[in-house]
Amino acid sequence: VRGVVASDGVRAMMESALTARDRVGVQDFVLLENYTSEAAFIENLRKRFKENLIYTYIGSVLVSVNPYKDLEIYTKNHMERYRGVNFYEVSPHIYAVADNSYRSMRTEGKDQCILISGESGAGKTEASKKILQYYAVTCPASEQVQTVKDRLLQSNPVLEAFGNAKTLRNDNSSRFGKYMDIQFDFKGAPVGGHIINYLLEKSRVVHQNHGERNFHIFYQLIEGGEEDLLRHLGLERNPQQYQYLIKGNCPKVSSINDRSDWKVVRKALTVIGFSENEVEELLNIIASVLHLGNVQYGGEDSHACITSDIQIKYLPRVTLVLSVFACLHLSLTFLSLCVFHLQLMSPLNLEQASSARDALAKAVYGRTFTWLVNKINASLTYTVYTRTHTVDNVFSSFEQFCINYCNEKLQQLFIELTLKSEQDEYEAEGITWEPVQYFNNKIICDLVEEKFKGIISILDEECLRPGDASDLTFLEKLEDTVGGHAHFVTHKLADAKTRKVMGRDEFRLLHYAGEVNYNVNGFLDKNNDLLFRNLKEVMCMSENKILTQCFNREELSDKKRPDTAATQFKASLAKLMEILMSKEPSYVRCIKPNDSKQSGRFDEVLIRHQVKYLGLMENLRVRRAGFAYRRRYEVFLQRYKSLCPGTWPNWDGKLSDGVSTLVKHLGYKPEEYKMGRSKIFIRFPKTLFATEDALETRKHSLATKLQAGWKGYS
Ligand code: AOV
Repeated sequence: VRGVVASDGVRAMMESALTARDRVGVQDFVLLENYTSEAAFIENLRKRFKENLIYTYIGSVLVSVNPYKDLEIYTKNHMERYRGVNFYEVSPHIYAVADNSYRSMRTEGKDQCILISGESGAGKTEASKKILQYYAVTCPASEQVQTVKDRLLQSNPVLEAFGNAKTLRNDNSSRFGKYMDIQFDFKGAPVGGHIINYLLEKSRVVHQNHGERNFHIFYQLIEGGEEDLLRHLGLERNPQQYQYLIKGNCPKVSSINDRSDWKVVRKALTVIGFSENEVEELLNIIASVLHLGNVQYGGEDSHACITSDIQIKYLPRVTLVLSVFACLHLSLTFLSLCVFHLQLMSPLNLEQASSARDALAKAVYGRTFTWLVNKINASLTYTVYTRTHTVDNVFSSFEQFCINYCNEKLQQLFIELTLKSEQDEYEAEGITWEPVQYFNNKIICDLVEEKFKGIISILDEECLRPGDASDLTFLEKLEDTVGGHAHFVTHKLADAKTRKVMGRDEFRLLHYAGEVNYNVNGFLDKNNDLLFRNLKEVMCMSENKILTQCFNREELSDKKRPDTAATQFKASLAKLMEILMSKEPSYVRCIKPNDSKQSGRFDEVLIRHQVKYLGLMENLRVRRAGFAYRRRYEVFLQRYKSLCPGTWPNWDGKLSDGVSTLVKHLGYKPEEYKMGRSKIFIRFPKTLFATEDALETRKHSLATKLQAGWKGYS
């Protein structure tokens, strides 16, 4: 047996390190010779992808390419392999990031965060789940901690059921931003968690684009709900019956089994600690949203009414939750106004009535989702990951504007922190810092968020202005106020070439990651996010315990206008940035290899675009500006000491003297490296590669000798 192992080993060694590098590329982009070349970057990514090596580092940043197939790299054995090991001793892996973050927390006592970004379908959700699983398996646990672990793991299917949906880009796309916090006790056991959600895409409740679906929970309930339950909720087992489910004409998705997912979600709700009553009330709300969608209007254009068959069939179903039939009926067809202390009822026209109904459905679903997240939080009592969508050229609406603004902020934080950590390390090691040129995207953040002059302020202003304010007047005001800004263009302001690809109702932002056109349609409405007062009043009367928590009277008596959606989002982002600044970040950058969800396909154009907007080249430049490679003296010496008679087999003196002796023997020139306090810094990869090759050659000749010796014995 030993003989076989030895000869296998020999074969592997005979493939010199250089040919292996040719085949699978480098496992850290900082080791690319031509580090400023995007082509070299992508070529390295391609080589590794072909070999199923989906993970590569840029220093401590992990780049991950979605394989779109199950790889055998997430077993318990793999988890064990990454436990307590140094980043560079094993091949790049999400577990290494998770473990490293966990260990820094334990040894340095610093809060950690792991930021996962990438476009829709790039693998963020999967990455976050792998991190959670890693902690669940590898962290110590008592019985009480086991409950927290279970709840943490089970919160995922519930959040996904209510917050994820099938889109064109991802069959299981998260339609909300999520920040999750896990608390560990002094023994390193997870004892609690907290989730913050950002900007659920509420409009999906009432409308879906072709080929897309509403949130999973609706289909799960209809397909998987028990007979009794459906009867009780008055639901038919056919999604096509419901107006809110048929807009995308896509009730079934081949990769999704709604029926079995229902069972998982139903069980998870219990594990998280939802009572039977709470589940019933939650499902009542979900069903009532579907019934509400079927409340269609008839009558004349100017005066909408609810036809009598619908009054009989669907309204009572809605009121199952509300228990205030008449009020709801009225509120869905009339607007009550208070003019000089007089209560007036004004009929809604068809369009107004439909949008009142949709606003109610969105508000009910959105607030219930927030309630759900809070409820999960209450059941959990902190590693951290946050997730976000990135620049997306397809749906460039108000929501996308907010999401891209969020990415702009995260990029700013990323560059700032990367630069800062490089500077800190140089300082700690006593090495002079060499300034790096980089693109500071603060200018774009300011364009969006600056007080008075920023896009959000201008939008808010239009939302508050009585009279003829509309999406188009908003656009005009933008032109007047920020028209001269280098990162802002409209049809009117554009050059002839750009004008061809822009609508008159669009503005374009030049994000750090690329250009995006935003259609202003719906900006005012979505930012206002208004629900007629009388509909709110009706909801306050509801006997459903969840809704009484979602809609309360205080909101009605509050004379102050509620903050607009964009302003609320801006405030929660500022809070998020504050949280992130206080922690030590790790980064996972996810890349989607193709648009057809296929394994093995490497679409270069698509990937180049992502490399650009994830700021990976910029990141590499900052990381490589000074030195490509750095290692602690003891690690460096341990690895290469056999190459120098002076350090082999053991070095007894000061570590730095040992490394000095070693590299002088290897012929390093003074300009190729620097000696810090605890680390050696090597400027170019080629120096390191030469040393690695020398090591391989030595091992090879040693192994050949060994094998010759062994043959001699037999
Ligand atoms: P996302 O979170 O980045 O999109 P997901 O994590 O949902 O993307 O990944 C999309 C799909 O890609 C998953 O459902 C898997 O089928 C597959 N996938 C991703 N990562 C892996 C992996 N490591 N191994 C195998 N398959 C994977 V969005 O939520 O749309 O922004 O909103």
